[in-house]
Amino acid sequence: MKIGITCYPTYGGSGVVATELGKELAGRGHDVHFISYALPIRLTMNERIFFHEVEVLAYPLFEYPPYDLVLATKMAEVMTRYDLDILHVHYAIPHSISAYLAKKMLTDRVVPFVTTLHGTDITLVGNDRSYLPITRFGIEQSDAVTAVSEYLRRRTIEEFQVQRPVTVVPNFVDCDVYDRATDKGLRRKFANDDEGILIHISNFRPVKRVEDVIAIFAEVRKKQKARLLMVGDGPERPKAEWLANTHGIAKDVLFVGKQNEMNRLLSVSDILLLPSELESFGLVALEAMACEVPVIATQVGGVPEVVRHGVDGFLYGVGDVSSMAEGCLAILNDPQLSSNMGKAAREHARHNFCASKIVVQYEDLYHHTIQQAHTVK
Ligand code: GMT
Repeated sequence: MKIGITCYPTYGGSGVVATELGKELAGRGHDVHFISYALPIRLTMNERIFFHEVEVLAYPLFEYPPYDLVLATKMAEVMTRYDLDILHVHYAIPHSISAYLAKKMLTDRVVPFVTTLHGTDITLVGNDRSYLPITRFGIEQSDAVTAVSEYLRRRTIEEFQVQRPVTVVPNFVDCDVYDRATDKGLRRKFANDDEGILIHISNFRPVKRVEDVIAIFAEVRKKQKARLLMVGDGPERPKAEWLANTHGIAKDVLFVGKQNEMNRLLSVSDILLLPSELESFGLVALEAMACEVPVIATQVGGVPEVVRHGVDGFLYGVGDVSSMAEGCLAILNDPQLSSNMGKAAREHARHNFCASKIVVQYEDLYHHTIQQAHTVK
């Protein structure tokens, strides 16, 4: 197939999933055309992967340059020039609307589009009343819609009252890349041998509750020698740095910024902290699990569909910092529990969320959607 993919190219789960999906599809013999305003961060090019940049003209009249319209134009151009069979957009707003416009612009061909809902497009953006009608419209006009968890599927149907069926296709991980291969030299860069390593990876947005990450670590640090790796960047980073100072643990909290090889960092870590307010899935938890890292997270959204409480880690209520610290100490102080949880987590990831198991679900959906679109033409 010739497949177009549109996503946000920056740091964030939906862009990562879209990029990894494109790479997997190319590896399976499809031609994949990425259409976005910048090269997605994890994208590596090969002869089956193409990138089409959407350039928005700056003009004094445009206080808000119309990205969605330029994107629609580029989508229509790529659909025609490269004879695309299907377009897959990640994140409803504005991508599904641009795809709808692009489809309508074409008079000589039918190119259906699939929208994948990732979470904040529904839970934050879509619920702002001003975005709700247009998000609902984008969902209804899509030729197929997927959600990354059962939680997100249910919430979309309940809150948007959409008629269009929403299929759950969970996120996935490349289990060959994400596997535990501890680089002892790298581990020693961050911690001494008698210190545990906790890791948090995010875009440091309010929803991630980085203040809880610091508070949990501060509790742990009172009873156990440990280091905390803070990976990523975003608006709440200064607050997290300030809190590490006020808790008097700044020298044990290492802010390493945006990184590419998460598998290497996860492989030197003992626990992943994900105390978010909400996660529709929690891709980073899955990546940690594939690297045998137990997860301490909140029991919210789609997280329980990925992390099994007491098996792959522990899940607690939002803001329950002391229980999360207790959970960390239980794992750090019991090597057998830590090893059992790590191994169970990897097995769970391998059996249920490996790329090979999930990508085929997207392929089937594409085939079915293309066939249907041409039948109703
Ligand atoms: O977490 C974010 O703020 C980024 C956001 C995105 O769209 O890039 O992540 C969402 O999509 C990820 C990939 O499907 C999910 O793993 C995250 O759980 C989801 N984030 C939220 O629901 C807050």
